[in-house]
Amino acid sequence: MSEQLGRVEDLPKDYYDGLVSRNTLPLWPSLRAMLPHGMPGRRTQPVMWRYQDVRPDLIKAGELTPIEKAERRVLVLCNPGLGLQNMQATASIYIGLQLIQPGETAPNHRHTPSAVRFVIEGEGGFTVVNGEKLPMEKGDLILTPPGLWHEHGHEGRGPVIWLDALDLPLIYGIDASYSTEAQRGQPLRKATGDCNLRYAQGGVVPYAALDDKPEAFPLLRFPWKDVRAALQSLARVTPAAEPVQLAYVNPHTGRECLATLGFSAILLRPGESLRMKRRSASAVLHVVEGAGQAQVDGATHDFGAADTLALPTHAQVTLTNGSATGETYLFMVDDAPLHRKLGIYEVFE
Ligand code: GTQ
Repeated sequence: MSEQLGRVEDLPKDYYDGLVSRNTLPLWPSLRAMLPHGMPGRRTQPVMWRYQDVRPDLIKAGELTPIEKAERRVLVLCNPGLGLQNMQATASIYIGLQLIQPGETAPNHRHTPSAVRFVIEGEGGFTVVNGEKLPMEKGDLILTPPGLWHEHGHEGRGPVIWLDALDLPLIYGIDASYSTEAQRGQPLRKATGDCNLRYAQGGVVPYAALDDKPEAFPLLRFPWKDVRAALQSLARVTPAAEPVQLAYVNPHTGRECLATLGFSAILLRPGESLRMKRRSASAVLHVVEGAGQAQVDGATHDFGAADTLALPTHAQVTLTNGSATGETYLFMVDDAPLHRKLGIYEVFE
């Protein structure tokens, strides 16, 4: 292994300029940057977006820009390490906060990126996916998988705000991102919350689906009240120092519900400080309830309700509940499913 590789400056200028003019470059001056030793050279910064900072700007966006002029009224959480204009929270994960006001409609469309919504505040919001009306209550996770028609509406009062997570940086990065606008809203083909009636209980699935090929995305809405209760059950049987963490899965496969992005919920017990296993995937943490600290590669970030934090790949993360008496609940988006499919998923001891 050579110690010091040749630099651009070591080459005759006319030779180098000739390479550039023919759309070529020498590898060796960039080899170490492209393939660093031991660990990726991470551009993603561990950035915190505080809800109390973003929310007023989002409400203001509702006054400045009518929904017809926005289609999706979203402020995007951009990681400065990746260039703000690239709209990446991490290299693969897009995060936006979307506002819809009473009576507004975010029109029907579909696209190649996968998307999910995680509801932050407000009542009366809904998303229609694949002809099924899905109520949006605080903490609910709603999937809008690639290619499925989806539109949002609001039948309640006051603002409804949710977090959007998409694999847009990945799909855009491979020149595969595009959308199709519908001429009209979807006719409702299924009962409201149909999937939650068919998959009302973990461990059992509609019998016919064993023989009929189950649809690829049988469960589109994961109600927070169920996930929260399941976390509390898991906490009762989880030894101290082990994470109380649940993965959102497809009930038929038992595996992640989307191809690229993974979703999980974490309960931090009163007074708990949890050292997470370092791993190859990047992630975004969102605070559902409670407050505390996240230590990321040695730097401490205080978090409160509805704050959002980007976690770079390979980061060493310790999560601490700020309360000695109450629980803290976190929602996590990561790109572990993508890493697993690519055969590059690693967990370090
Ligand atoms: O609600 O369909 O944040 O298409 C970005 C793109 C939300 C959406 C985003 C989208 C949507």
